[in-house]
Amino acid sequence: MTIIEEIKYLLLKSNRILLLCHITPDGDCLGSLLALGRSLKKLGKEVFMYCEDEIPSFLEFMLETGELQSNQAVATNFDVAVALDSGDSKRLGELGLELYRGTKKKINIDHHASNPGYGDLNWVEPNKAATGEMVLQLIDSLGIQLDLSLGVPLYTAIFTDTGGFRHSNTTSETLKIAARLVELGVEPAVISREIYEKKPFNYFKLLSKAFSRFTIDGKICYTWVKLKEIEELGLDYGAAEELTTFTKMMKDIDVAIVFKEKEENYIKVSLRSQSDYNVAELAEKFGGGGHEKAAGLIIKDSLEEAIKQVLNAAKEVQ
Ligand SMILES: [Mn+2]
Repeated sequence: MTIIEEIKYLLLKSNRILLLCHITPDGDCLGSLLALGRSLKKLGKEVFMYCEDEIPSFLEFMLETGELQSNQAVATNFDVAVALDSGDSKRLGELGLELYRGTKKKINIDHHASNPGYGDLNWVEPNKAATGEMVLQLIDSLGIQLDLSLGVPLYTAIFTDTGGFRHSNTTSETLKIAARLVELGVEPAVISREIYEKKPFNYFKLLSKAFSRFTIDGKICYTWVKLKEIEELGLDYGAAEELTTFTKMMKDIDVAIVFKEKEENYIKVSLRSQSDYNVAELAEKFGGGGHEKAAGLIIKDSLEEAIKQVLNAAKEVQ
């Protein structure tokens, strides 16, 4: 039996099913969560969808009210728990991990090469552009007919994880899947506008601060944002997430690095490679992980210290 079949049979014989997103949710984990959750509901399953962190506003268009579990009143006693797009079990969040560990049967569906296989059934395919591609395969194998309620989140998952079909993970398979979803009625321009073109005024003020700090160090371009700046502009933390996309647009660089102060002495570092440089290797030096071209890590120290440590380590990797 293939791993997809094993997962399929486990889901089919389960009734109460918990689906989990990762912290700082993105389009792939939320899209995968909604598509799989709505599919399982069609099969008459009792589905609980949980995401520990708040959903960033640019992804809200996918959600129906009350669809996600609230942090305050999470149900328990699930037959099976499914972690989606989470390269590490810690990415499920504190309560998320507790719920996952407390469930008898654990499924892990992900496309991060660094995923250690923390479930009972682990389906990890690093060559997939998005976890959403895998979820679509699973939905097909469950024999569920696609409709727009599944098509929109699946398209969003793939669209966002490929950076709008621009990253190196965009394969012919990815585009075939996208075409299938467009034939179903998904409108690329509408989703693109939801994701990339509904930014508040202050988002640009934050970007301009970060752009003014662009620093070139050899083949590395880096910048940073401070928690205070995000707060003063009335933005949520997710606003800083896209900074990496802009930083890697710089000509003649190998690596783009963005340091984001999430809390005091808690710095989220995003890494993007534009060359053979393997940023996952750099991330792993600090207990982080990800893909060769896109990875991340966390430093529990000051912003200044984080910049110093990561830049020093960056020069050792090649
Ligand atoms: Mn993903």
